[in-house]
Amino acid sequence: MQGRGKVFYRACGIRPGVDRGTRLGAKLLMLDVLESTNQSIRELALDGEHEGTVVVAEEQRAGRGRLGRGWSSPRGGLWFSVLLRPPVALSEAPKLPLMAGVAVARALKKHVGLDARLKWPNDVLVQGKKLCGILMESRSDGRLEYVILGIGINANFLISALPEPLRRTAITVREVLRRPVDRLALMRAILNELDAGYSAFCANDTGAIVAQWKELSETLGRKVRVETATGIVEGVAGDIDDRGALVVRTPDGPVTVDSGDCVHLR
Ligand code: BT5
Repeated sequence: MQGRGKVFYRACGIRPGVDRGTRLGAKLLMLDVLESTNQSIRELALDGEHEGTVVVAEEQRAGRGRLGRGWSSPRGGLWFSVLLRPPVALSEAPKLPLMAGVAVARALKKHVGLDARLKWPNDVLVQGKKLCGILMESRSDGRLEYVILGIGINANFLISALPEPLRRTAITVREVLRRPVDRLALMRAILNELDAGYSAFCANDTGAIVAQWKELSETLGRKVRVETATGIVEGVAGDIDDRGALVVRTPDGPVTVDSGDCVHLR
């Protein structure tokens, strides 16, 4: 794994086999500067790294968003990736980013009292602005070989650290709370929530994940425009099906969208 700064391992305050959170984050690699935590953990995954390892960076030079987009990752953020090796088929994977969104929203509520809401498929919003993005990347040959959940939280920097166009659409924890947050403690809280969600996922109890997502949803009931690989779908976001796909009520009837970019319309 290439990066600048010291790599060190940390037990994350979790007692393996005793506490919840034993599976995820028991091994934590923290670096100062990386290109992308998703990229680094992918290299570890290909080398046989165990499930649950987490890579964190203080700053990312080439943070990644979905569909080849970038993710601005200045110092002071919480940028981390979790390696999973779920014993399920690839078709089950789309529920994992939903689960991660639920975990982040719940941890933000419990740990810092923030009212976070979820925008389909993978954004965590506070006051209607993007506080966190989630990027899932995986490799499979039918069965999933690995899944990487990359989580980026605008934590302790001021919005002026982001490029101009993002300042209107993004928000940071520090701006909302008017004080910095303990990032490691927040990450621990997220990993605990993720651990519970992941156990449910592996036990095939995905109904609970979708139900929790719906409860925290900012998207359902809203007028939306979704850009998909095959065109634009516009209508009212009616439901999330049990696979995690968005069901949009259009004038021509319901359309189910598995993946795409969703904009909330006024
Ligand atoms: C995402 O993509 O929202 C996924 C972001 C995942 C970032 C984490 S950080 C740790 C891990 N390592 C990585 O390299 N990535 C993951 P998407 O839905 O495609 O949104 C990307 C878009 O969000 C960009 O095109 C910008 O418009 C906007 N954006 C970029 N940086 C942002 C930021 N810090 N805060 C809010 N919005 C941002």
